[in-house]
Amino acid sequence: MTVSDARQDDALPAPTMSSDITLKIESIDRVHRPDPEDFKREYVDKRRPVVITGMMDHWPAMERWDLDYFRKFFGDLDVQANIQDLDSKVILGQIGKFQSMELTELFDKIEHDEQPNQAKYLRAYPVHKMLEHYPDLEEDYELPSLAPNWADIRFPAQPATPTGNPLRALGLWAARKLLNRGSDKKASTRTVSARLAAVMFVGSKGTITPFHTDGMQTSAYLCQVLGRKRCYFVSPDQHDRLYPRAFRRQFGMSTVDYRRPELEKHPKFRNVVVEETVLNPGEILYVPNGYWHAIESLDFSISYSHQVVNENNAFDWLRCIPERYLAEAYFKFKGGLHNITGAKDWDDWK
Ligand SMILES: O=C(O)CCC(=O)C(=O)O
Ligand SMILES: [Fe+2]
Repeated sequence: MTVSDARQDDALPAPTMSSDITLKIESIDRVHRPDPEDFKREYVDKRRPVVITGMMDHWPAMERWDLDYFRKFFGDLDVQANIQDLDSKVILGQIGKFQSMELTELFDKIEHDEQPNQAKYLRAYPVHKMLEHYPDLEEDYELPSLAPNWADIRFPAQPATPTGNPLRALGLWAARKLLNRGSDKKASTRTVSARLAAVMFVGSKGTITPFHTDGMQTSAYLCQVLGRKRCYFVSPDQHDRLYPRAFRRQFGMSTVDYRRPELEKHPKFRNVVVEETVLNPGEILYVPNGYWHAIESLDFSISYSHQVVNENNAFDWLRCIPERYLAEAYFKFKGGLHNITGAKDWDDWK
């Protein structure tokens, strides 16, 4: 596995991260078509993010996906468009407002209504909803066969490493039962696997997804089809420096605005060490479970993100289930969490 050198691209805009903290530019490894065993040993087991190159070149999505293609097949989907006010606080759930509209209306706004300090985002829209509309979308992408994914029907959910811990063994068994039937039958959209599996991101230049960890302790492959994205990372051991909201394990949301932090209110943020990279079209970002990340688009962008559960995080995934119901009740009560994704509401997203 060759790990390539830092980038030499002067054309990139300057990072937007606050200058009060330590920022390690281009500190994320890039690996070209890694061998699955090396990938597992170096990144999955060590829980390190990495950019994978050369594994999307043959995807039909690379040729097909653009606003017109999505408009043609998904134009009448009801979505929650995130109209982001880039001058407001950069905190998940607080950045801009959500407006209910048909996808085609959002695309018209993206194309014809450019405004300074505003970005428009269809964020984390569930791909199973798109597949109900147009099942052939599935032909456009293919997941990297790198780490086994129990949320993906193609991989039989077998733990490779025996565990001496009976509780863990029971947890892994239960997670396997819930997630994957280990067959190559097409997953029905009603199965846990299909619902967990994938989300789509389509947005104008400048969109931001502020610091968070992915829900239910899943890992992710963020597959970049169009445009570039700047990605910031904070390792899980530094979580207190990001001042997470309640239910951090289930879905971590930082309450610090990383562009303009209030250091009197969040003094520990000063000590945070942030790693940075830029994801280009045709590249896949692997985000380990529990790893904090914030993502900004540098261009008009389309990305497809696939969630991963396997023996490394299945036990954590299972332990999040009770907390998920608590968090759901809490955020519904506060009237909020639907304001995170492009789906109509929490129930539509699940
Ligand atoms: O691209 C984005 O805006 C966010 C992506 C992300 O957080 C993910 O794939 O987990
Ligand atoms: Fe994420």
